[in-house]
Amino acid sequence: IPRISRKRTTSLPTPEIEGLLARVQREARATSTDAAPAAWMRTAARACHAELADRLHESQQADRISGAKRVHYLSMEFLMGRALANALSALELEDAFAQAAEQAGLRAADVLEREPDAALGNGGLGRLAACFLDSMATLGVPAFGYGLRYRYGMFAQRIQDGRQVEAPDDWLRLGDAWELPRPELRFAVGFGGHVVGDGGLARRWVPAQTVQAQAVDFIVPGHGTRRVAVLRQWQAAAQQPIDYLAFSRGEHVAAAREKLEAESLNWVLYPDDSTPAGRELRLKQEFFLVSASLQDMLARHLEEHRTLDNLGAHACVHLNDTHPALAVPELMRLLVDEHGLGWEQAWAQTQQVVSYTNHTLMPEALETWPVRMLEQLLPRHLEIVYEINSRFLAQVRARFPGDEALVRRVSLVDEQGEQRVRMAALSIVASHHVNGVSALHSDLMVQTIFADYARIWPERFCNVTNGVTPRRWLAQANPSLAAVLDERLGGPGWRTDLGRLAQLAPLAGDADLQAAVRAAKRANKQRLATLVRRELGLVIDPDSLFDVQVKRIHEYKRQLLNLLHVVARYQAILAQPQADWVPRTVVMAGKAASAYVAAKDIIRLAHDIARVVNSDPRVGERLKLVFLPNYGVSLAETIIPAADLSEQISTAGTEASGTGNMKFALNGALTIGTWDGANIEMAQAVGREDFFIFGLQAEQVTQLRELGYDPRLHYEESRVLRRVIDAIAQGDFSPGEPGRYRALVDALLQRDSYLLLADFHSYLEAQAAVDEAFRDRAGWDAKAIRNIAGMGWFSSDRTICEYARTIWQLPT
Ligand code: 26R
Repeated sequence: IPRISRKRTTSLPTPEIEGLLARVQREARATSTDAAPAAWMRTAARACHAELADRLHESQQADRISGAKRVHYLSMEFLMGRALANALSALELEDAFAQAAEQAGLRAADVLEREPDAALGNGGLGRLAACFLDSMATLGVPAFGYGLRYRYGMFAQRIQDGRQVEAPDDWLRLGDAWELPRPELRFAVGFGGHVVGDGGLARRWVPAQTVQAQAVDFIVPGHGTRRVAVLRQWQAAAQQPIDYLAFSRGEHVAAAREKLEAESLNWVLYPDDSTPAGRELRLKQEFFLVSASLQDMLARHLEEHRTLDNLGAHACVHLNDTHPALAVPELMRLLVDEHGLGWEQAWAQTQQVVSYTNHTLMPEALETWPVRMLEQLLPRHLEIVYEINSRFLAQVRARFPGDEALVRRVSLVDEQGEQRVRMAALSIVASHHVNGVSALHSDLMVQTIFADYARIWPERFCNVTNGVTPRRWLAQANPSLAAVLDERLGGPGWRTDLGRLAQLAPLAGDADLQAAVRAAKRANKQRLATLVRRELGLVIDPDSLFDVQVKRIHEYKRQLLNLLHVVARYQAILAQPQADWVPRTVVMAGKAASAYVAAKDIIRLAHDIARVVNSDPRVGERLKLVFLPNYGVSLAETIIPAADLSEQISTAGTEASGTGNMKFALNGALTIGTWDGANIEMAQAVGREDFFIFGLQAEQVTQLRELGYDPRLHYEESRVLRRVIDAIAQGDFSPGEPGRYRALVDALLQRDSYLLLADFHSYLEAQAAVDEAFRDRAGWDAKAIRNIAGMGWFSSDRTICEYARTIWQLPT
C-alpha cells in the first residue's frame, strides 16, 4: 500500500490549533450559556478543518508528484455521521479539547452532540463507504469518494402512537463547517436532447438541458498519519441562476424555474425501496454523480499525463453497487465522443478502470431502467449500451453456439415485457473484477444471480469480506473499553493494526481483565440506560442482559422473529413467575422505508408489545422491550458498546454480509445469529463455542423452498408458537383494534417468505443457551474477550488492503 509519512503526528497540537482552541474559548465565553456548546462545536470544527485543509493540500501534492494510481469510489451513499470527534481523534486533540471545554465549564460530550449527523445514506452500503474512506485515508491509499451533496439526508424517524412518522432531515440548516467549496471545479452535465453523427461510431450528443456540477469537498482524516482522503460531493446549479427576461416580465416563478429544476437533483436521498413513482429523478441523480465524477477524473488525468492512453494504469473507478453503473456508458462517451479515442481503445481503458461490488442478492433490489426512460433522458448512452451489448452477445454466441436462451438471460436488455436495461449486467460486462462482500454471499452470487456470467468469466468474480473502522467503532464509540485495550495491548497501536487484538485471547480467563472489560461494559450500559430514560421515560436495569437488534427494518432481517421470542418469553414468565429468569432488556431500533408497509407494521407491533410487557406488574424487572427512535450512526455509537447480545438473525442466504454484526462483536457483545453473511466468518474467527448459531443453513433454506414450505405445519406442531401467534392475532397487544395484525399474521401462516416459523424453535433454544451462559458471569466475560480477540481481521483496513492488492492493483 502506498503511504506517505506513517510517522506519528506527535508535533500536534500545532500552535495554530492551540490558537484556534483559545479562540473557541473566547467566543464561547462571549455567547450565552445556551448557545455555548453549539458555538463551540462549530468553532472547533472550523479549527480542525483549517488543519485538515493543509493536509489535503499535502496529500494531493504528493500524489500529483508521484503520479500515484488513484481510487475513485463512486457511491450514491456515504453515511458519515458526525465528524468532530473523529477529527479531534485523528489530530490527537481529544485531550486538549476536553480540557479546554472543561475550563469553559462545558462537557466535551455535550459539545460533540450538537453536531448533526451527515446521514447521506440508507444503511449498510453507505456506512461501508464511510468506513472505507477512513481506511483509505489511514492507509494512505490515494482516494476520492464521489457522492452527491443531498440537501435532505436519511429522514428523521419519530414515533407517534406507536407508528413511524418521517420528518425531513434538515442537516444543513445551520450550514456545515466541514465543507470545502471548490468553485474552480465545475462541470456541465447534460440531459435529454438528441444525437448527431456521420454514420460512424463517434457521434455527438446534443443535450436539451445542461446543469452545472459544482464540487464541495469533505476532508476525511487519516489516523496516525497526515494523509487524508477526500469525499467530493456534487452540487447541481443552473447555468443561469435566474431568467432575467422572465423576471422583468414579472414572472418570478418562471424566472426561477431552471434554478429550481437544477437544484432538485440534490434534493433528497432516495430510500432503498424506492417505488416506481418519482424514479426519473433518481436516474438523473445517478447520471449526474457519474458524469461529474468522471469529467473531474479525466481532467485531472489529462493535466498530469496529457494523454488518456494510460488511464487504466493510473485510475480505478469502483462502483458501489450498480447505482453508479452509468459510469460505463458515460466513460465510453467521454473517451470516444469527446476525446476521440477509437471504440476498442476506449473499451480497453474502461475495462482496465472499472470494478464493481454487489451488495445484495435480493432480486427486487437489482436495478433495471426502462429503455424508454433512457431514450428520453440519455439517448447517446442508450446507443452505447446497445453497442456494448451487441459486441458482448456476439462473443457469447461465438462461445456458446445455439444457446439463445443463454443469450436472452445475459443480455444487457431485458426483453420480457417493457424493455429494461439491467444495470448489474452492464457493470459485470465492463468490470475487470466483480466482488461480493462475504464468503457466503460471493459464493451464492456466482451460483445464483450471476451464474451465467460466472460461466462466461469465472476469473472475474471474487470475494472481499467487509470490515469496519476500529477508530469510530471502538476507539471513539467505546472509550472505556479502548482504555482497557491500550493498557493490555501495550498502547494505542491496535487502532491501526487491529490484528493485535488476538493477543487478548490467551488472557480471556484473567480475572483482572474480565473485571476491567465488565466494568467498561457496565459503564456503557449505564450510559444507554440514561439515554433510554431521557428519550422514553422508561427505567431499565443496567444489570439485565441487554439484547440488541438495530438495523434497517426489513422482513428478511427478521425483527419479527425477535418479537416472537419476546412474546414467548413474556408468556413463559406469566406461566412460571417463580422460575429463575435472567432479566433481559430487549433493545430495538431501525427505520422502515416510508412505502414499506410490512416493515412499518413491525415497528408498530414492537410498540404494542412493549406497552403491554413493560406495564405488566407480573413481569416486573424480568423483561423489558425498548424501541429507540431515529436510529443512525450517532445513536449506534451509544447503543452498540452497551450490548451484551447482538441479534443477527436474517434468513440464511439473504444478508449479504452485515457490518453491524462486526461492530457488536468488536465491542464485546456475543452474537446470536444465523449461518448467514459475515456471521459465518466471524464464528470461525472467534470460535463456534463462543457464538450462538441457530437455524437452517442457506442450502437447507433453498431445499425447503423447493420442496414447498408450509408454515402451518410449524404452527400446528408447536404449542408455544401457536400461543404466540394467537396472542398477536387476537389483539392481545392491540385490544382497541384486535384485527390490527391480521395481514401480518396471515402472511406468516400462509407464506412466511423468510421462514420465521421454521427457525422459531431453534431460535428459542439458542436464546435459552444465552440465558445459561449469562448466569455464569466469568464464563460470559471470557467469551466476550475471545469475541473481541477474534475480530482483528474485520477491520476495514484489512478489507481495503485486499481491494488495493487484488482488485485495484495498487503498487504495494
Ligand atoms: C434504490 C435501490 C436500488 C437500493 C436498493 C438497496 C438502494 C440501496 C440498497 C441497499 C443495499 C444494497 C445495502 O445496503 N446492502 C447492504 O450492504 C452492506 C455492505 O456491503 C451489507 O453489509 C449488507 O448485508 C447489505 O444488505
